[in-house]
Amino acid sequence: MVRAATPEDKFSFGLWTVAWAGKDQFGDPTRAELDPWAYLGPLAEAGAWGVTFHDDDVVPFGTSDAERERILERFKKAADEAGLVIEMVTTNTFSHPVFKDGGFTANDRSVRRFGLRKVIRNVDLAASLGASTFVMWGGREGAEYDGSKDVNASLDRYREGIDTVAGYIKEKGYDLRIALEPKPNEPRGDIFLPTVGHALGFIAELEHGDIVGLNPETGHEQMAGLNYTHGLAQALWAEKLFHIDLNGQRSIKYDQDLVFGHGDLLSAFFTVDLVENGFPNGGPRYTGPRHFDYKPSRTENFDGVWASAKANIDTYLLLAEKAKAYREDPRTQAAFEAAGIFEAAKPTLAEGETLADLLADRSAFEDFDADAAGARETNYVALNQLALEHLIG
Ligand code: ASC
Ligand code: MN
Ligand code: MN
Ligand code: MN
Repeated sequence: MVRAATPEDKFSFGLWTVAWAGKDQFGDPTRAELDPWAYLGPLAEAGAWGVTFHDDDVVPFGTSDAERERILERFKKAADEAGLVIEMVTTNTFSHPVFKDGGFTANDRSVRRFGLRKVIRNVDLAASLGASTFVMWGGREGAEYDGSKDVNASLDRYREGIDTVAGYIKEKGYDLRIALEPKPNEPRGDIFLPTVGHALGFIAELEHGDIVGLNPETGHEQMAGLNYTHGLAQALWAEKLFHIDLNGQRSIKYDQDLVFGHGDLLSAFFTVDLVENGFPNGGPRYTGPRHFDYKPSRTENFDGVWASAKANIDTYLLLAEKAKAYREDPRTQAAFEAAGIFEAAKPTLAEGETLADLLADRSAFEDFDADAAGARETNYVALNQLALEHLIG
């Protein structure tokens, strides 16, 4: 039995997740498309505390201003009635053909100006709804052909776009931070800012980088063969983990957006362990929403949609329970000790020790027995088996 989710768990869902009707590159929708507000009650019932959306998920592209107002009012009222917090808002700069070459990095300048207007308009909306994070997934920022982009100029334009939005947020005094979402490919052959690391490097080049961080998605890092938990860890270390998109992915292939834990389960365990329990030696913690960005498989009808939404939450809660037991197990603390986890937190140079001191320390080099150190036991496998025992035991 899994305990019921509470608001303190901060589980949240993109509206586009449960609302995905199953239309893919090869097939028509397999489910009906409901009104946006029709999903809110069942989401809350599944255990959600929050909901997020792209502008176009709620207000169809090209809707008149007056109609837009009406729709948004209705959506906000429905969210309030369901008790759902709108914690994040994001902009769709990928569906309409105008964005086929990107929103902020399209070679066509008029498209970039249009994209910036669409995003700024949505920043105002996010602020008015009380959202604290503004996610930017630049899914169409990229290329199929290396020769089609001057990447230096494209990155200048990307920076110009993000800095303009961030500057606007500051000027307006909005309590809002931007979270960039990396993805290596799909829908473009190659997407700019393909990984957490690329995005961190990009943020360091921004004028308003202080309010720009990351929204890493499990499957997006795993599509690149990367370790999602390590990506979260480095973003945390840089104090740039503003938001997370949890889901499941099975190896390097198309973006599967499976239920959280339905991909690499051991990796999901360590993701939850990091989010819930932090680093073993302490350090920056993630306190934001546990946000799911998955897709109910196309094989499912609505029973399956709601079962899959709840599966994300239940899997997370089960893993959280197991991760807690893992950390509290005295054997784990002993295994951490045996694996040198605590020693890792000790600075390599002692306090006050200079490089000259190190160079003069014969025990560090001349008299150091590298062969003996090379033969040391790390006990890492035993530690991992302990985690596995807690996970499946
Ligand atoms: C987002 C986000 C994604 C994409 C994708 C759209 O805002 O986080 O991963 O859009 O879900 O289908
Ligand atoms: Mn995805
Ligand atoms: Mn996502
Ligand atoms: Mn996605």
